[in-house]
Parts: sequence; C-alpha cells; structure tokens
Amino acid sequence: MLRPQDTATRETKRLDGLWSFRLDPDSAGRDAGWFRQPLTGAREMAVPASFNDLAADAAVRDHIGDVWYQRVVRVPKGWAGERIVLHFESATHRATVWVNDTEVMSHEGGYTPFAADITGLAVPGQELRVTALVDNTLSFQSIPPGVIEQTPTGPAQIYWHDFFNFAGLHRSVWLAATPPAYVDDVTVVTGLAGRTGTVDYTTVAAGAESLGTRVVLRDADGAEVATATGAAGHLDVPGVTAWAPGAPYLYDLEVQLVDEAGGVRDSYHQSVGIRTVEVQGTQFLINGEPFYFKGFGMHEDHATIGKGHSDAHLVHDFELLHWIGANSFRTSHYPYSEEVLDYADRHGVVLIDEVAAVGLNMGLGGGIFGGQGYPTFSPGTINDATRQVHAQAIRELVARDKNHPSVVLWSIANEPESDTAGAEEYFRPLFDVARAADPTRPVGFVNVMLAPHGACRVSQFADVLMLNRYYGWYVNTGDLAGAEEAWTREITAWAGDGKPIIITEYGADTMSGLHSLTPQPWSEEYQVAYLDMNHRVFDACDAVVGEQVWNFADFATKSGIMRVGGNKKGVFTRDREPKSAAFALRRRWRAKA
Ligand code: GCB
Repeated sequence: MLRPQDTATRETKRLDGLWSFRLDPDSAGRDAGWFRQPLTGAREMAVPASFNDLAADAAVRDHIGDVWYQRVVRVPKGWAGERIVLHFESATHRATVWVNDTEVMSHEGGYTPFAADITGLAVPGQELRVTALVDNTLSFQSIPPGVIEQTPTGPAQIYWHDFFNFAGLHRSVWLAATPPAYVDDVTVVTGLAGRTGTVDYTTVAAGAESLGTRVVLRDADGAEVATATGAAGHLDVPGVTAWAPGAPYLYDLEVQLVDEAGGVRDSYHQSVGIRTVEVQGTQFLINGEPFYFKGFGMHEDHATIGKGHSDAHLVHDFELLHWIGANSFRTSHYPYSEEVLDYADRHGVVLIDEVAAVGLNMGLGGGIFGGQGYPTFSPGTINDATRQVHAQAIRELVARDKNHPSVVLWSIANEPESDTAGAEEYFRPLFDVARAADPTRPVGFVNVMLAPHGACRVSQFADVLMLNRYYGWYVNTGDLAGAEEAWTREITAWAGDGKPIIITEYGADTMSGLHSLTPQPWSEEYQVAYLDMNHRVFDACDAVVGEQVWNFADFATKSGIMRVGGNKKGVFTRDREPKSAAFALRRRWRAKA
C-alpha cells in the first residue's frame, strides 16, 4: 500500500477537519447501525487529534471502548473512470470503516495505515458518508497490550506502558484517485561502490497486465540520472551524492506504467536517499563511516492534541533537535506519522524505528505498586495470538517505512520481559519476521534494567544492543558516585558481547524551575549532573555508539504516584521550554562528532 500522492496521473483529497463524533461506551452503535445515518447526539471533533483532551469532560478523556467518527465528503467530479481509495494513516488502536451502508475495512493496530478500494461505492460528483468506529481498548492480544478489569465502579483499562493511552484519528484521512491500472508498491535498496551509487528497485503493479514498467531516477535538480524498464531492476548512479546524517540528499524515482505507444498510464514518485547501513564488530556504520547516535527517545505528545499530528509542532521539534545538536531519535514507542519520517529524510536526521510493542512486561508494574499479578507470557496473557499480532505490526511497519533513508535500525519491542524461557521463545521468531521483511537493516529490541547482562535471553538475537538504564534515578537515587560505579560495571559486561551498544534511555525526572545547590533529584542541577555522570560512563566504553536521553520533552502519562502531571524526564518541558540540561547537552553534542 502506497501513501496517497498527487502526480501526473493521481489526485488526492484530504478529509482532515471537523468530523461528527460520539462516544459509545456500551458498544451499541454497531448493532444499531449508526453508520446508516447521520450520527445523532454527536459533537464536533478535530481530525487529526487525540479526542481525549479536546472536550472539557472526564468522560471523554477517560473513555474506554468504542467511539464513532463520521463525515460527508463529495467525490471530485473529475474522478470518473478512476480507481478511488479511502486511506487512513492510522486509527488508534483499531477501526472498522463504512462508506454509506457498506462496511469497507477493519484494521488492528493504532499506528500504521490501512486503505480500501471504494470505487464501486463512490460516484464522482456525488456525496458519500464515511463512518469510522474506533476502539481504544487494549487487551493481551493487542500491541501494545493491556487488560480491562471490572471494578465496582465500572471497567478500568490497565496497561504497562508509561504514556497516556491517547486515541482517535491521529493522522490524515484521504480520498485518493489512481488510474485503474496502478503502481501498488515500490521497494528500493541502495548501495555505494566508490563514487557510484546503486539503486535496486522492485515494483508491484495491479490491473496492469498489458502495461510495462519504466523507472526514471532524477537528481535534486530534476535532471535525469538513470532509467530502466521492467518491474524490477538495477540503476547505477555515477558521481553519486550520498544521503548522509546531517547532509541529506534525495533523488526522485518515478515509477511509470506505460502502454505500447509509450503513454504514461500511472506515475508514482518515491524519494530515494542513497546510503548504506552496516554493523561491523562494535561499530555502527553509515556509508562505511562510524556513526554515533546523539539524541532522544521521543513521543508524539503535545498539549490539547495529544498524539495528533501537527506540522507546526513537527517543524518546531526538529528545530529544537537541530539547535541542541542531536542527529537522531528513536520513535519510542510506536511508528510515528509518515510526515515525521519524510521530514527526517529531508533533514538528515537518523531514526531508530520502533513497533508499538511496549509494556510486554508485567514485572514493571509489580510489587506493591499496582502489580496485578499477571504472568507476562502465558496461554492466558501474552500468547501465540499476541505474537501473530506483533508479527503483523512488524510487517506493517517495515512495509510502510522500508524506503526511508533516515531509518537505519528496527526496534521490535521496548523493555519486554527478556530474562525468561517464555521471552526467548516468544521473540526468536519475531526477529526472523523482521529480517525476512527487511534483510537490509539491523534489528534489535530495547533491553530493560530488570534483565541485565547475563540474565537477558533475547539480546542474543539482536544485531545492536539497545539499553535503557536509570542508574542514579530508579536505582542509586541521588547517589551519582554509586551509580557511576554500578553502571560502569554493567556496561563493561555488555561490551564483552562484541556488539555496538546504544543507550536508548537514561534520564531523570526534573521539575522545570526547581533548583538545588547540591544536586538533589528532581532539580535542574541534578538532571545536568546525572547526564554528566552517564556521559563519563559512555565515553569510557568503546562499544557505546550512541546516547539518546529519555526524553526529549515532558509528556502525558496515566496518573500515578510516580508521576507529577506526567513524566518529567524531558530536557524540554511539554511546551518545549528548555531546562538547564538542554544547554548542557547542546554544549556536549555540538562539540562531539
Ligand atoms: C522506561 C520506559 C519509558 C518510561 C521511562 C521512565 O524505561 O521505556 O517508556 O517513560 O522508563 O521514565 O520511567
């Protein structure tokens, strides 16, 4: 499935704006056929946005279950004879969609796109009604997982990840027209051989039996640099300008379906950054050069819009990344909007691309602090069915993001239980799924402190070790000397595995404006001293090839005694004001290659 695009043969219409919206706490709407008529009792709701914080109403913010979105759209009259597609960039966490009275698609998973061919239902020039039933519940068979417990006052949604369960239509919805014979998929794999770049391409076409495929590669000035014919092939680019971190260069690959007379019947444009990625010993190489990741674990999270995509916030967040000297981030803890990936491609920012597999670890909510006593991996909790959903989430992420030069590493989970036989059994096949989907990029997962070196049974499958560690925060709290000693010992043990290590999380909650002369936890001075301590540990270990602070900005979480108006480990506040640590990081990262 390709993202909708305007080309010489294609047209799009974004359905963003205000939709009718209604909660359905009793899941009554499906049987009652709410899709058959205008939603009654509806309020207006913005798309894209999380619905949770838009209404001044706890029933909306804390809603569990079904919600309905609906709008009427007029099909452009010029689309007669075209194939018409309805495309959702995401619906969190699952959705069923109707066009008029007809169910056209369902999709599981909150962060990847889905689409349906609605040509038979769409009459050019006339209106149609689009209705989406979106369900925000998490179960042991969803990614991320959760469980609904019945309490005396109603259902409670339990989950083990540390960010608020924002939901709704977070990204654009599109109506799109393509010719009846169309390009359905494109895959590019790039290489470098001295001054020559290579692009191996594979295309899939549909309804195009009598058509041929032609590809044209153009440079950033629009000059043709290579062409080929055939559904798959190879292009050489002599005198190539490579895509590199901080120095992005994008070519444009136009894929055309052509008839015998040479007429172009469909045209799709794929931007291409020619670069290589490779793990060699403890080094992470981009274009054959050792790369050091400087940056953050981030969140799609803003006041009011929650996880809704906004171009203004996108631009501002990337400006702050540039200001601070970051060259990379992890899409913790789910696939981000495709606008983010395109922007990273254009601006030379390197991404670790993560599946929404977060919170597969009931040990993290354990002890007296809210543990529900569930085993993580068991027939009644996270099981084979979950693994199928997880595998599908990996396939969909790779299918969506495979052509982005900014993506250099897949993360197939964040902090799962990884020190048990059940974990080993669960994850082994998922690494195979990721490698089968994309044999060209390294694959890893993010290891949790509860599964230290020697105890972790999943890191054996990873190409790169990604570690989240909170020495000096969750352990050795306030004792940075003890933290440094313990952290050095653990990192030295991991370095012995001979793989590159990226520290994908280290951080300290910090109340912006709280100061202390001797660094005390929660103060701005402590966050700075904590980061300094970590940097001494990293700088002393050759195998460390990256540092990504947790987190770029403060973010919303569920309420709890560990959180003060959300998670405060941001280097920026939620509204993107710098804490002292921002200036300290800027000094380090701007000086560090
Ligand atoms: C972690 C998680 C992250 C949390 C963070 C924290 O290890 O990966 O999602 O927000 O710790 O601040 O506790």
